[in-house]
Amino acid sequence: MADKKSNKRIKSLSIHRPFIYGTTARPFDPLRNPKPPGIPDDHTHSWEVFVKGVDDTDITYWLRRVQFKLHESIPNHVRVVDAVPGKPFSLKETGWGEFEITIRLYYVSESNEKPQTLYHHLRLHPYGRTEEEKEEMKNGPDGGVVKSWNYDEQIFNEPYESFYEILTSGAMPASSMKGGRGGGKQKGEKEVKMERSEGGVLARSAMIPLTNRGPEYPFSRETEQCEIEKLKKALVKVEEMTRKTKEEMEKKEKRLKELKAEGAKA
Ligand code: SLL
Repeated sequence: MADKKSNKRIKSLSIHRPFIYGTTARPFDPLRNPKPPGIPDDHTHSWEVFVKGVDDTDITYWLRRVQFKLHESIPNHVRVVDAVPGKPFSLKETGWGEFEITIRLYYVSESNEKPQTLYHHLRLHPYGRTEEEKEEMKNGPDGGVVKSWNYDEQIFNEPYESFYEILTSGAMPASSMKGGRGGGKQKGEKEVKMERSEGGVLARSAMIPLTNRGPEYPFSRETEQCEIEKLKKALVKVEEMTRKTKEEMEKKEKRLKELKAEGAKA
């Protein structure tokens, strides 16, 4: 039997675990996505909403249940998905309209954390900041698949000691995953080999992959770097625009003064 852990919080410690949530939608199409029998005529898309680990790593050691609240027009619109170790929390549906999904996260009992809520807009139609971005989504390599995915980090502030151990005790061997979450290396158990995902992410870590490995794995240090570069460029542009606007303003103020002086003379 495992040692009984004291249940003190670890003061001034904060630990995070990356995760992804979002939706993927596909229009019905006789070739690429045929409509299964029995689906109502007005349904135009199949879609999936999910919460999962970065690089598909397991997150069920900290998340035990996800409740998805869908639009009231959908039968049985409050759905609960319980953890299956190593698998994403996912729900598949069909429909015709976009709406906001309420995603409630329930943490493992050892965490003593209250559930938290996320909101996510289900997107069925190509979207983007520009027409090109929309076009890319419509006709890009994914051809009509509309992804709306978010990277996020779950922060646990001052976690309980026993939960901290669960969070950090390394990858579980495949055999022990079946029985539930487990809590790392137990007394008398052999050293667990740390396993890495294909992208190099170590299970039960806060790592994200170094490089981007295609549309299914868009969240990596590389993507982050690209975003930073984009932001830097945007900042330079904004600074340049601010400078020009200031110049214009100064010119106009000068002209105003001149006009006032002329007016006073007259
Ligand atoms: C809209 N405000 O008008 C949104 C509502 C509701 C979507 C969208 C029903 C699916 C079913 C469905 O797709 N509802 O009947 O199972 O766009």
